[in-house]
Amino acid sequence: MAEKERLAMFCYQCSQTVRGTGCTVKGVCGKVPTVARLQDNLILTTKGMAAYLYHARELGYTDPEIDAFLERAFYATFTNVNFDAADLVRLAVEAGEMNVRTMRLLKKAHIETYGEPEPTEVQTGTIKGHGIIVTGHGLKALGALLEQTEGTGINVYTHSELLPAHGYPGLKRYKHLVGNLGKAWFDQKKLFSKYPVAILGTSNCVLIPREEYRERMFTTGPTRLPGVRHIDGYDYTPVIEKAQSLPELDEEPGEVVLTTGFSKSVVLSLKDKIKQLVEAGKIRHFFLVGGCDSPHKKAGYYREFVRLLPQDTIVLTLACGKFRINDLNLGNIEGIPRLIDLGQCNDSIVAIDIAQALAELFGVGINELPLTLVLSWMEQKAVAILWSLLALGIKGIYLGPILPAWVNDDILKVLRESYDLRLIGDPEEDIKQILGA
Ligand code: FSO
Repeated sequence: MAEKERLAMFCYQCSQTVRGTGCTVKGVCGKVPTVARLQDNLILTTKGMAAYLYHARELGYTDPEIDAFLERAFYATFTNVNFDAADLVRLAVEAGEMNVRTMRLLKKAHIETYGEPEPTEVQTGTIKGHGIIVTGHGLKALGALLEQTEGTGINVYTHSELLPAHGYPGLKRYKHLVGNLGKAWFDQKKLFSKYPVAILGTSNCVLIPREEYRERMFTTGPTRLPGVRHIDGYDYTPVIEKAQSLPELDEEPGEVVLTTGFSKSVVLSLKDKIKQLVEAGKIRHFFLVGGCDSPHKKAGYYREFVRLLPQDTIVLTLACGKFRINDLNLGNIEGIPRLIDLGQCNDSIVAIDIAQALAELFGVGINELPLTLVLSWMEQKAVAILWSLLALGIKGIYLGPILPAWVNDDILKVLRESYDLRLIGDPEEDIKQILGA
């Protein structure tokens, strides 16, 4: 069925059925109908889950229940099968629950393959020698590349969501995994132009390359780019040969040293100390600040927000949104770091487990904890994580810098009334509101 007919049939906004030239992609009333938006939401959520599942499967971890749900959820986005807005919301919540299960599966895959992360300092400059920059989320591809480059004199650098790889014992043991270059995914054109090394893209968030580095870029796994050589499987010989044919990088110390690798076990090993500091009034509040970053100009909010937080607060962070804040020196509260990097976006499961463990420790519900989530949004996997948080009953989440594209006034009303979802505003005002100061 043509898109405009589908929208006309689903148009609950104007209660009219308009066909033909009267109905545009936006609907006759200028709005995309709620049911179509809820279907879009489900498509986006299943896309996010599929990405996490892919990386779990490539490490040998699968779950038939998740596969069965994906099939059902994806079918529900089809035309002429589910016209029920309430059921599509119910399915979104179920998708959130299934995404918790998916992130847990991927975490298990990562830990059982590479060990549980440990706090690790990561350099942000270059050292003399040939180099390869690896971008994306794919730990398996990075692990294989590290194994194949050992002893070749090539230095391997991570970019963006591969920064947390430095915390995994099975990866950090490679001495030629020497640092992280750049920040979130959207700096890659500038970054890859700047460093004349080979580049390997392992997952989503690769951009169409500039001509100047196209021939030294490679993709692997699900990633493909026009005019860029794709490596099937995990034999990265062409990447290694390319790196060796390119000039050596010079020694150039980075401006900051980043720390990543705070696992659930590491954070929970500090729980008695954390409890004592909370009870003594030395830790007033915890924040989770992170998510999928975008080049939106309002995204500067997140750095300002963290910069303005009082000294008696702790910030947990994850995903590429962390690059807004992870160079800030927030110090510590009696040995507990004030900035704790939990890992990739899929490591939201670590944040969830920590929040649940803290709630148990304090004998309260998760919403009674002195914890506020301040998330940055981009229309990709973030949606799967948002529904996971909502499915767990977490309320009062701050979201920005823009609303999800599938939200309209009706959906926003439901999200506000049921989950107290809030939009970011002015950082100072938001902090006052959260801390009641
Ligand atoms: Fe960021 Fe990209 Fe990982 Fe997202 S690098 S934006 S959809 O992949 O989730 O944090």
